[in-house]
Amino acid sequence: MNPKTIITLVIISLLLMSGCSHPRPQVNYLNESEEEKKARMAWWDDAKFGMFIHWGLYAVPAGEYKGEKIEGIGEWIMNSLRIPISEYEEFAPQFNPVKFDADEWVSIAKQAGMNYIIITSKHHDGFCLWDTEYTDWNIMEATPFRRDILKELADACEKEGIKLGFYYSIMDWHHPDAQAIFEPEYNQWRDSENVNPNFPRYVDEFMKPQLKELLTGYGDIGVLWFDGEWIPDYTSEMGRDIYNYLRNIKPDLIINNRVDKGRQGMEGMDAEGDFAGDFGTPEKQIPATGMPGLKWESCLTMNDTWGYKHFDHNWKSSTTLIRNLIDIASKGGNLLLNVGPTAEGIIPEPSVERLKTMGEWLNVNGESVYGVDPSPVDRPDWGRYTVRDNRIFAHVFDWPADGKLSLQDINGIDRAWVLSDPGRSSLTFEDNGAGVSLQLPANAPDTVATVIVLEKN
Ligand code: H79
Repeated sequence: MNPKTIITLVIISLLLMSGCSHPRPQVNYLNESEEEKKARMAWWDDAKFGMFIHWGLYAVPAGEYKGEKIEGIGEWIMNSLRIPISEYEEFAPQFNPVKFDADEWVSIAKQAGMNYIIITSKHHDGFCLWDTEYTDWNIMEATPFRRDILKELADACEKEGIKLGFYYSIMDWHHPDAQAIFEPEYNQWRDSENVNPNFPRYVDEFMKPQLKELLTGYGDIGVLWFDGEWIPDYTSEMGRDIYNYLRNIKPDLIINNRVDKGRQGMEGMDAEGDFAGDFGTPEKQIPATGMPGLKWESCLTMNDTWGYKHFDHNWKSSTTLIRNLIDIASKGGNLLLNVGPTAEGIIPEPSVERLKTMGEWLNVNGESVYGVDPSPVDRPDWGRYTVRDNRIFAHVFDWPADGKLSLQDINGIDRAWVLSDPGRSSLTFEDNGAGVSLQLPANAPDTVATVIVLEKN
């Protein structure tokens, strides 16, 4: 070949190679059809029950700093006690959770009957639980632990068939481009109207690449769960852009509504309008009724805090928690139930006990919770209903003294039995057109919730 031909060939191959690296055209996922969304969210809809994990440096003070105990939630201690960034940073060298065992956490979730886990990759304090390239304020570089917590959890989840998702705070009390500019040494949330002029740079050069790391280095991520979207720096336009950016990286990703600005306070559902986000996020509360056509997930704490507080002993009973799950399923939502591990890496024992009890109940009665549709009729005063195929499940919380259960507006039932009864002994009932009157055994087989199966042919 003469030199001219070689040069021409080199130029042609260079052109071809550069063609290969052209980015794919971006798809606008904000225009997705209802059917597409339904298919994408099918696993999440059926899953019903997930574990929320709030874990970070705030587990070190555990709600108490310099002799002062905070009243509010543990992960907000930096803000509540006005701890300057430089002082807060001193928690990092003290964070060495040598008892952390990802397999054990996943097994606790699995035995509780949970189908997915959402963990704080970065909470409001900006501290990152993974090996991120974009800040040293992370587990590998700022702590003696030097283990990628998210990677270990991702591997454990994959082994057990549990879906993993990441919580990510948009508000960041540590990143200089996201700080409240009028008081940089504190950098915290005080209903500010003031915006940081560098915030758009934080979104483009920090948030987006970090989110890409989370979506590409940790296996099959099911959900991104945003929070801290209420700061005035963050706009709806940014939110819609982020939503599309993420779905273009991972088309089947599910993203909560806090990616945009539509959320109405702690009630968690969007205001009227065209907002990005796949599901509403009621926080520390359960909607009063179902909301046909809307997807939502209540996130609840077992005591009063999300991040570990050593003196919060205000635990809900396992009965309350099981009934909360049933209530949520009967209204068409999911339950994301929180644990706040200690700075040693231990899920507190009261949480483990309650999860175990929930798992035992679900082991027997799971068919009446997973994959169900919401109640077809108004909530009865004795409990809740869920539906699956040709079965209605009546969850009885308050067992009638005379053994007679009145099921208003339920008709056309052909068989009834107690779900936990392996022999499926038939219960007798009368159908009077306006409802069913069911004769129950004298005593409740399960005082937490006994499930009666009402089957149609
Ligand atoms: O991560 C946990 C908490 O740290 C976090 N969300 C859960 C999942 C949380 N962030 N804030 N709060 C809890 C309470 C703060 C609420 C307020 Fe607001 C922020 C009051 C005013 C601004 C939210 C947005 C309610 C009204 C506007």
